[in-house]
Parts: sequence; C-alpha cells; structure tokens
Amino acid sequence: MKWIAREKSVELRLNPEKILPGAKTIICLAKSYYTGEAQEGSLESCVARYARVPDYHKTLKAPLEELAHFVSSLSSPPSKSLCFLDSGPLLERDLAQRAGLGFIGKHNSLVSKTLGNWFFLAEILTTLQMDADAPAVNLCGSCQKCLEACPTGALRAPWVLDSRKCLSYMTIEYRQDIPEEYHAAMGTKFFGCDRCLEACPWNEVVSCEAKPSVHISELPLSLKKLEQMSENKFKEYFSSSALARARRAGLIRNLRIAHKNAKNTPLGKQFL
Ligand code: B12
Ligand code: SF4
Repeated sequence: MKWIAREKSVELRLNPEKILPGAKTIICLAKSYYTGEAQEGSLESCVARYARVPDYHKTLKAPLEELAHFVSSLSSPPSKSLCFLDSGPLLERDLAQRAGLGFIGKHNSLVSKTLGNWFFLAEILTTLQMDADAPAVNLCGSCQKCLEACPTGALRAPWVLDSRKCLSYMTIEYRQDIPEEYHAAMGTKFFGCDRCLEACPWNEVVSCEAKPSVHISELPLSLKKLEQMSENKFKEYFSSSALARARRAGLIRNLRIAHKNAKNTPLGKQFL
C-alpha cells in the first residue's frame, strides 16, 4: 500500500482543489451493505460483509454519476463534479466525519447512529458552493470492545491500526505467504476481517432493511475449482466480485489456511 504515502497522493489528499480546480464542496455519501447475518458455517460467513454483495466499485458507479450529473445541473453554467468511490486520493472517513455522516470509531471505521458500521463511503467533489453540515461527534466513550476483539493486536491503541497485522490487509492486499503466526487468528475467514466491526455496540441500532445476497453462493469458490481455473476464467467469473482483489493465487492461499483451521467440519469440506 505504498501509494498511500506517495508524495503526490498526500498532496492531493490534503488539497482537493488540486484534484478539481475551483472545487468548493465535497458531498459525502454512505451506502449500507448490510445483508443480515449469514448462517453460521456457511461459505458466506467466511467472507467480510462488504464482499458478500456484488462489487460496490461497479454497482455504485452509475447511481453516483447520475447524482453528480444532477448536482452539476443545479447551477447555470453547470458546475463541474468528480465522483470518488474508495479509489481516489481522498481521506474518505475524515471527510465523512466532518460532513456529519458518522464518527471515526476507535477501530478506524466510520460509525453511524442509524447504519452501525456496515456501509461504504463515496464522495462528489464539486465546484458548486453548498452549505456544510455540522461534523459528527465521537460517541465511543470508554468503550474498547473493538480493540479487545482484534485477534492479532493490529489495533494497537484507539485509532491506531497497524495494517501489517490486520487480517483484512493480509487476506486481500498482501501478495506473499501469510506468516504462520496469523493462521490460527484467521480461523475460517478467508477474505477480509470483520472482527473489530462486529464488536461495535452501535450495530444494534442498524435501521436499514437487510437484503439477503446470493452473490457468494454463485461464485466458483473451492480449492479444486480455483486451482483448475485459468487466470482469464478467474477474471471472467469474479468480474463482479470484490473477491477479485485478492487474485486467484491469494484466494487459494487463504482457502488452504481456512481449510486447515476448519479441520474435518462440513464447512472445511466445502473449501475443498
Ligand atoms: C487502504 C485502505 C485499507 C487498508 C488500510 C486501512 C487504513 N488504516 O488506512 C486495509 C486493507 C487494512 C483496509 C481494511 C479495511 N477497510 Co479499507 N480502505 C482503505 C482506503 C482505500 C484508504 C485509507 C487511507 O487513505 N488510509 C491512510 C490514512 C492516513 O487515512 P485514514 O485511515 O483515512 O485516516 C486516519 C487518520 O488520518 C486519522 N484521522 C483522520 N482524521 C481524523 C479525525 C479524528 C477526529 C481522528 C480521531 C482521527 C483522524 O484516523 C483515520 C482513521 O485511521 C479507504 C478508502 C479511502 N480512500 O479512504 C478504504 C476504507 C477506509 N476501507 C473500508 C473498509 C470497509 C475496510 C474494512 C472494514 C474491510 C474488511 N471488512 O476487511 C477493513 C477495516 C480495517 C480497519 N479496522 O480499519 C471503507 C470504510 C467504510 C467505513 N464505514 O468507514 C473505506 C472508506 C472504503 C469505502 N469507500 O467504503 N482498508
Ligand atoms: S466498538 Fe466501541 S470503541 Fe470501537 S468503534 Fe464501536 S463504540 Fe467505538
């Protein structure tokens, strides 16, 4: 993740006017990905919740662009707008907190009083001048449940995440063998990690409707299928899934560890 520290991207992150000259407003958006609780022992339960729905980079692109188009049409001459969805050089959580969408919890994710912490962030950067909402206030209090729940000690202190120890980083971004010391902590979770998010008591207030997803059950997800698949076929089958980010080799690596941890359980057999 060296790109985070690159001088150019730091400069852009700190100064959105360099991304869009004349930028006056950042509209921050949140979209819930909550699909309800997965059945225990199901393949779906082994994947981080955000990846249980089709890849948000793709599904949210069109509605986001439509909204940006609408924003541009609000003034004459039309304002200029740019859309961001995870990929751009913006500090999405910091901006969302400042826009009042929620507060940055001690686990580093944004927590909303209505959506819990199960949502994506997106932004529209625009030259249109708009009034700002009030920033959100932190409501963690003395709670430390997320820090206690992290199985690897990646959350070293409140708001301090050591990504090198984070199972989300290990199973999605890391391209080498996962060191043995992290295998047990992974359990059967072979893509991403939700442990710190699951621990947050603010999830009890989730007010959005859970829409069950069939996405994971539709993917060819087993060691045998992945090992026999060509890279081109992998790209084709996983084109609508966030799981593609781990690549075929990464998913095979992760599934082998999850299988070892599942021993002879019915779930372990599904990994084969
Ligand atoms: C790189 C990245 C990761 C990396 C590193 C995480 C990290 N610490 O930065 C890894 C792979 C580990 C990761 C994991 C996850 N990620 Co991620 N990730 C990103 C990404 C692409 C960039 C983050 C970045 O720029 N980091 C660099 C640091 C400097 O910036 P920062 O963390 O935003 O800011 C921190 C400090 O500056 C400081 N700070 C800044 N302002 C303020 C203000 C106050 C008051 C305080 C106290 C602190 C503070 O605290 C911030 C939080 O650590 C963002 C998208 C984006 N463009 O923002 C998604 C994003 C943060 N990830 C997201 C998600 C969903 C996850 C996972 C939950 C996925 C999963 N289930 O496995 C985990 C959660 C892990 C965790 N506990 O943080 C969502 C979070 C949504 C939300 N509700 O907050 C984002 C916003 C993507 C999106 N568009 O939806 N992620
Ligand atoms: S679990 Fe507790 S400390 Fe962590 S983000 Fe939620 S409220 Fe804050």
